[in-house]
Amino acid sequence: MRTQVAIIGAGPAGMLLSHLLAADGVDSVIVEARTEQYVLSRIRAGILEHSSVELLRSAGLGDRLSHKGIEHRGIYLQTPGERHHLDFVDLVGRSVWVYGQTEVQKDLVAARRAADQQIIYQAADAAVHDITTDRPYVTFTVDGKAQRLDAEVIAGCDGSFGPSRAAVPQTVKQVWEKIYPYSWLGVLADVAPSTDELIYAWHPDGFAMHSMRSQTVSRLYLQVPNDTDVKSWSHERIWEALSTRLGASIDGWSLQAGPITESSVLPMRSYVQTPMRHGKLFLAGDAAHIVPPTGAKGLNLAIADVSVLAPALTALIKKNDPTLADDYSHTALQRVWRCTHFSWWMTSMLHISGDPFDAQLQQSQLRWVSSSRAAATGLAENYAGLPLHIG
Ligand code: RFL
Ligand code: PHB
Repeated sequence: MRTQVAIIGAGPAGMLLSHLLAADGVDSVIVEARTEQYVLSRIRAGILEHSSVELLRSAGLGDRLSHKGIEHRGIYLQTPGERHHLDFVDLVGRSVWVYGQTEVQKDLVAARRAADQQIIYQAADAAVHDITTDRPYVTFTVDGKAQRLDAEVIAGCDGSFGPSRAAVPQTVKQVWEKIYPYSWLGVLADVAPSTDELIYAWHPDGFAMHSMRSQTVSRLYLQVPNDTDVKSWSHERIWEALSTRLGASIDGWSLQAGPITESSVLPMRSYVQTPMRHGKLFLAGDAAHIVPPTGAKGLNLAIADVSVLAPALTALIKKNDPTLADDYSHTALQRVWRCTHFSWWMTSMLHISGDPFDAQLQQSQLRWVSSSRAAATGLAENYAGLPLHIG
């Protein structure tokens, strides 16, 4: 098989890249390890920032988003007894949208299917070859049969466990990593959200968050110790902890409980691998970087990466102009590091570390963000307002 861009991974990064390239007349083939159903059903991110929404709309992917998505003006930040609303629209003129990654993935699958995009699901043992030559290629097996896909360039959109990031030699790459001493227990529940906008709550028992997927489905998170076994949290215990951390001391507010349909424990880490390009291999999304979810940046960063990568590959392939491709890693990393810092900052401000000194600093910082327009604007700009290209 031969194509112009071989894309490894059919998550949001790989699918959106293929969509943007097709709009510019560049062909791609996507190689994915899992089934379509598996990729579609993974419950992950929930918030799209302003620039992601604009990009999806300009790429013709905004119809369902406009109908099913819920626009939020801001978020609530909370300490026991005090809930403060940050209005991003008022602060930076930008809103965010509740629209789950599963919905984004559905839109991408529908659009690529309508365009007859070739996506090879259940491809095992994908590997990249000759990435520093003009004839890079990908190998994989389908139903036990060896396959080879030749391309002009390879896009590694295969997340944190895929082969792409590992294909960059140790002598070339640099890795920055931070493992956090806590995890999130995340639940999805068939109950109307008890809040109009997301609540991020600092609490001595640990961080809690109230998010949502629709008017009838809530998404909630609790800070838990690393290596927590999800089975050690009964549904009753989960609701009790959520209720305590989210609202026991907020006058006149209570958390509505309901049937939990999914629960899992997510470890938290920050990871950046540079450069995001090696020869003819370009990394995008989680393949190059991971952020803890507190800043709601993972999916948005994947979208931002491919918005830079698609025009760069188009210019390289159609005009033989390497300028944007040569700048890709540097350009994308400006935003990656900004979001890496913001995600670390939100995480550090809101999670209990066990150190009483940290707890005092956190509460002071939360009071500052809740009372100073300058501080609130900084948070709002990072949460809702970063342009796709910064630097
Ligand atoms: P994805 O979505 O992981 O897609 C990568 C795709 O590559 C495939 N793949 C391979 N294909 C072929 N051969 C191989 N050897 C392969 N190895 C892997 C995978 O099957 C997959 O389909 O990365 P992408 O496209 O870069 O998108 C990034 C986002 O998915 C990610 O940043 C966010 O979902 C992160 N994230 C969250 N972000 C938030 O903002 N809020 C959240 O609540 C949130 N929850 C999460 C998350 C990430 C999680 N992961 C990665 C474990 C919850 C989880 C569990
Ligand atoms: C979610 O809805 O899953 C979500 C929202 C905001 C975050 C993290 C996760 O910061």
